[in-house]
Parts: sequence; C-alpha cells; structure tokens
Amino acid sequence: MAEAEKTLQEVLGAFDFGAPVVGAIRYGCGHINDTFVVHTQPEDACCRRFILQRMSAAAFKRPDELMENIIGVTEYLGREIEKHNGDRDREAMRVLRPRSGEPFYTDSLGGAWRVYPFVERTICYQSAESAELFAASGRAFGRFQRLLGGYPAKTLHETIPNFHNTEDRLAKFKAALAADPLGRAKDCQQEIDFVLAREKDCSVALDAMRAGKLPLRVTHNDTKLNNVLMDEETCEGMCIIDLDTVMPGLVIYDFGDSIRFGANHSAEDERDLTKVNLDVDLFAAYTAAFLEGAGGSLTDGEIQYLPWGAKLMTLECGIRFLTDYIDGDHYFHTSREGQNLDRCRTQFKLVQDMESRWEELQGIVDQYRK
Ligand code: ADP
Ligand code: GN1
Ligand code: MG
Repeated sequence: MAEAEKTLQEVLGAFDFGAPVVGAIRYGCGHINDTFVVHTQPEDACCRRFILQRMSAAAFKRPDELMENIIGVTEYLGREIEKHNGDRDREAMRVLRPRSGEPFYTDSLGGAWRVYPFVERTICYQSAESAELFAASGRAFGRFQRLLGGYPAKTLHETIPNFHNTEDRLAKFKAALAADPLGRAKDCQQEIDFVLAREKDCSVALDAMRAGKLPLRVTHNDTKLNNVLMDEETCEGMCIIDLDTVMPGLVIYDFGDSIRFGANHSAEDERDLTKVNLDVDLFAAYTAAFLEGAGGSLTDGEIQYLPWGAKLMTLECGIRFLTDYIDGDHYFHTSREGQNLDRCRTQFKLVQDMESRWEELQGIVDQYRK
C-alpha cells in the first residue's frame, strides 16, 4: 500500500463515523488544506458523508490552538443560531472528535486531521453565477459577522500571525525578492514594479485602525464565495465554512476578500487577462447585501473604507501569490507551473480596474453612509 493510502487508512480508523466507511476521496477546490469526502453506509439509512481534512502544516503551526478556536466559534454560533430558531446542524459546522476525545488526530507522520459532518443539500460555488447568488453570499457573511459580534475576541488565538497585515505582507514579499531562491524574479519584473508603486497603499487600513477610525472585530478573514455553502433549494447562504482564520480583524477585510474573489467573471488563475474585469454591478449587489446581513452594525468609518477593503485585499492577495511564486510555491496548492504568477496577475488586473473606477465604487458605498 502506498504511504499516503496507509496514512489515510490510519486516520479513518481513528474516528468513529457511526457506520462503516465505504470510501474516501479528495474533494473541493481549497488552496490550503488537504480535503477528503468520506462516505459511510449506515445499515438502515442512506449514505452519510463527512469532510476529513489534513490541516496545512505550512499555513498552521499550532493545530491545537486552531482547533480550540474552531470548537469555540462553532459552539458559539450554534447557540446563537438556536436562539434565532435556526437549523443548528445546517447553519453552523460541528467538529467530530476522534475516538481519543481530542479535538483532532495526529497521524504517525505528524499530520493533524479533523472531521466535520458534511452539510448536505448545499452547493459550493466557485464563481458568482448571478448577482442574486453573490448577494446571498454577502448576506451570509454579513450575518456571520453580526452573530459573532459578542464573541469574546480575546480568547481567540492568532492562527496565522499578521494574516491581513498588509505592511507585513509587503515586508515578506521584499524578503522573498531579496533571496530570490529560484531566480524567478526576472520573470515577473512588471508585477514587482506594480507592488513597489503601491507601497503606501499597504498602510491605508492599518493607519485608519491606528487612528481609531476602524475597530477590531471578530472576522472570518477568508470570505471567498467557496467558503459559504448555499442552500440548494433557496440559494441563500446556509453555512459559513473554512473557519481557520476566524480572528480579530477589520470588517473591511471580510467585505474586501469577497469582492476580490467574486466580483468578476473569471477564475482566480485565468491566463487571459482580457477576461478579468471588475463587475461594478456585482460590487453594488454585494455591498447592499453585506450591509443588510450585518444589520446596521457597521460604523460610518467602516462603510467609508469598504472600497479600500476591496482594493487592499486584492492587492495583498496578489502580493501573497507573487511571494509564493518567487519562494517556490510552498504555501498555496498549485497544479501547474506558473499558476501562482497567473493568480497574481489576475489580482493586479482587478486592482487596476478598482483604481480606474474608484469614484463609482465610493459612490456606491456612500449611499449607505449615515
Ligand atoms: P481550504 O482551507 O483548503 O479552502 P475548506 O475548509 O474551505 O478548505 O474546504 C475545502 C472545500 O471542502 C470547500 O470549498 C467545500 O467545497 C468543502 N467543504 C468543507 N467543509 C464542508 C462541510 N462541512 N460540508 C460540505 N462541504 C464542505
Ligand atoms: C486561501 O483556504 P482557501 O483556499 O479558502 C487562503 C486565503 C487566500 C485564498 C486565495 C489560510 O483560501 O487567504 O485569499 O487562498 N487561506 C489561507 O484564493 O491562507
Ligand atoms: Mg476554503
């Protein structure tokens, strides 16, 4: 048996799925964790599925702290959802602990694994097929933000230190560039210059936070469209997933990361940049829905800075893809050569679009200012 298969069998044996496992296969389009879907066959019911994940060791140095956050957040959300008469099992994830009772299982090679019941009758979209769908994701992320409004932020561990600290991302980019371990910098001079021309932008959100204009809240920090499961019947956001980066952050990060990924009609790694265009109507639809979901909880300063959230999350993500490309592709999963550079290029094209349509974006959010 190959080593990977042996490990998978070891891990499957560490959990009690309540019925025999009939198969486990790779699943989903995440860039970070190794995700599998596990099929089980109860005797007198139809197949029950689970999500099994090996947490990325490159991204998460402390799986124990990470799982403490996730258990805390999912249990808190569960209680809030029950208070609002929601469907606890479909609107918030649950953690299925291994037989040992620990929050996760460590395999004999040191990999850290966790299991969630699969949230059924939902669809995970990779692109916004309509403004209604994108708006539904916005309402769900806004609501998530509101539901976690009372969460004791101080108890959360910083699972990835300085995750959305754009100044720090810029510093790490410069360090990678100085080291240039594979001699790749010569292939991306245009992109390097693009970043260096926007050094000052990297401080805009942090400066506003330091000046007291943007409060720290509990935020998701990775609000891609494929991190919300949509109800297959109503097409409303059912369950927010990928809670690895729930940490104190700025609300404009959550807004901005959704716009970065969803307010256009191309894949994140599209090579034909003529296809990569910011869709301002999608931006407007998401803005209205996110603010509706957040239920009036955003301050005037936060609303004012929403376009900056969009631009900064897009610029920062492009910087991160470029850094990983220069470093040798150790962080984001890749399936072909140059994929991280292609991803960086789509992000920078979107940043350019945002810059050239800045007044329009600001006009849209200004309608909601108090
Ligand atoms: P990554 O951090 O690598 O993006 P995710 O936690 O987002 O990992 O999971 C990857 C994919 O697995 C998701 O995009 C989604 O399709 C699927 N997924 C994750 N958790 C669940 C769940 N509880 N129920 C159904 N699908 C899930
Ligand atoms: C990663 O985990 P996933 O695939 O949902 C990354 C995000 C990036 C995104 C780019 C923990 O998100 O920060 O914005 O890729 N997550 C982590 O697609 O680094
Ligand atoms: Mg994900």
